[in-house]
Amino acid sequence: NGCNDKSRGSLIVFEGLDRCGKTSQSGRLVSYLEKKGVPVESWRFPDRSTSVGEMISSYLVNKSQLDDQTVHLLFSANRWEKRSLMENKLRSGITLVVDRYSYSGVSFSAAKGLDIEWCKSPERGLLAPDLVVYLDIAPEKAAERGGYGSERYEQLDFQRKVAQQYQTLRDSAWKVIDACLSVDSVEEQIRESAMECVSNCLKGKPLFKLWS
Ligand code: 2DT
Repeated sequence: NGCNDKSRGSLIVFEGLDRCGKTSQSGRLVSYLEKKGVPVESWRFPDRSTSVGEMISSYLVNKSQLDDQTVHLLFSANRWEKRSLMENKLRSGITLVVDRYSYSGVSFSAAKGLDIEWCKSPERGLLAPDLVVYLDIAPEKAAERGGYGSERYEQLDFQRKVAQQYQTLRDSAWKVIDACLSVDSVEEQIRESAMECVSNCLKGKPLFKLWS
């Protein structure tokens, strides 16, 4: 079809409760896309490698205390500090598969009782994902999967609140997948949505901003 200079990589985000299978399914998707010859990178938020990320990490392992607003803004800053790099990668044709993004940012903070619009504000203007794979699992089921770790937030009561908040953020980019189906069947559904998404972005689908 000739070349199209608006052709770009896709921003594919994985979201869901702790232990829903995000990390393993996003890894599987990256391998699959590589095999298909799609240029792809695996990303995650929080990105604990930056100095902002280190502050977040020490908060998550309970080594430091920060108030809810402060940590919310740090998570957001951690995405902002990566925004231009993400855009450059996408424009150069690289697809980014990202484990957690602004939906985690808003859901976890709103679950603590912060106002949802306040939570969304600092996220406005970040890149909007082309596809959000939401791995849907009941909090009780997720808890049964080998139990939670020792980080902050890994508790059933809190995960229930997070699940409720996620529901208010659903939009047309979301593909909700039942995370209790077999690993292979979940993987198959993700592949299908991802390939369609990659193809639309190759054809020049515009890059949008989040919640603007
Ligand atoms: P991981 O276990 O996936 O490393 O996440 N979180 C994450 C937030 O509260 N706000 C955010 O913006 C993001 C990206 C979810 C660590 C924990 O951090 C939470 C779980």
